[in-house]
Amino acid sequence: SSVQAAPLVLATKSFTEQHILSAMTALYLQKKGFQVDARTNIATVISRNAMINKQIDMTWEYTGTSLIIFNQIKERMTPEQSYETVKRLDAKHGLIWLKPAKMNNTYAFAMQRKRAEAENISTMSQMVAKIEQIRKNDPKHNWLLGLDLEFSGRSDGMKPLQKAYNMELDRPQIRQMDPGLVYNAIRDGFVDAGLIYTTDGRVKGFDLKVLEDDKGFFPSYAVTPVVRKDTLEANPGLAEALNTLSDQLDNETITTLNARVDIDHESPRRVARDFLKQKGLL
Ligand code: PBE
Repeated sequence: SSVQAAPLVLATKSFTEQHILSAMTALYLQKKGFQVDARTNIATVISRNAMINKQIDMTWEYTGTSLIIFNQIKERMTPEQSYETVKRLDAKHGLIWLKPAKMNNTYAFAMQRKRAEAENISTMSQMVAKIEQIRKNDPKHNWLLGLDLEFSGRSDGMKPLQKAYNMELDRPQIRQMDPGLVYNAIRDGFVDAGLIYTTDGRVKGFDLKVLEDDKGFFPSYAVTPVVRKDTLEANPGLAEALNTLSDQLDNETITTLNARVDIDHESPRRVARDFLKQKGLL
């Protein structure tokens, strides 16, 4: 694996967990003798297409994302069935799903804890009822929702969510922003509720109340190394190295790493390096 025509191209998305995975993967694969070209801040759909076009060799993708967006599967299934389904369907495109991490970084809506308790909102349905009540009785108030940049257009996102919860929004109630800014917007009261990723360190760090998805709208999202088949064939040892990394990751571990970046303000690279050293992998 030390003689390579071109570096392996890794694409990751634009939020903390993916920045850490990018650094961790680059450091570990380099240690194993691979060259890595790590490209960050790539949108989900862009990296999928680039993989199919052979411009990218590998990503860390989430099971539910492929299930719903790339494979248009609408039925809900167990995490294991989701994984088996995307593994089977994506193989037809030459994309190999390696070992999934034992984690679920799903979407949820969250509010300031005090505010949620004061208004008696602990589920999505209760938030929707509140929005409806304001819509009918209090036309001057505008319940604001903070969203990341992808959610509005995703098929596991805003439109089907509104349908599932019968959520009507008839005033400009959406505030779209960089995914990492949603947490601050909730904490600081710029929005009434916002879309969060459940393994983000700021959920606990900012004392946010995660609303229960009581209609079971969101699937499970286990992060998994996904690599092109021809890349795997040309690089013996690559699958094993990536599986070694995913074996180390679970919800608690990844949430703690995420918090070191967003709460303790350490760099993703520093956090990734410390983690690998602590596991005896670097
Ligand atoms: N996420 C949350 C996923 C979907 C759920 C942002 C981690 C993603 O596709 O990036």
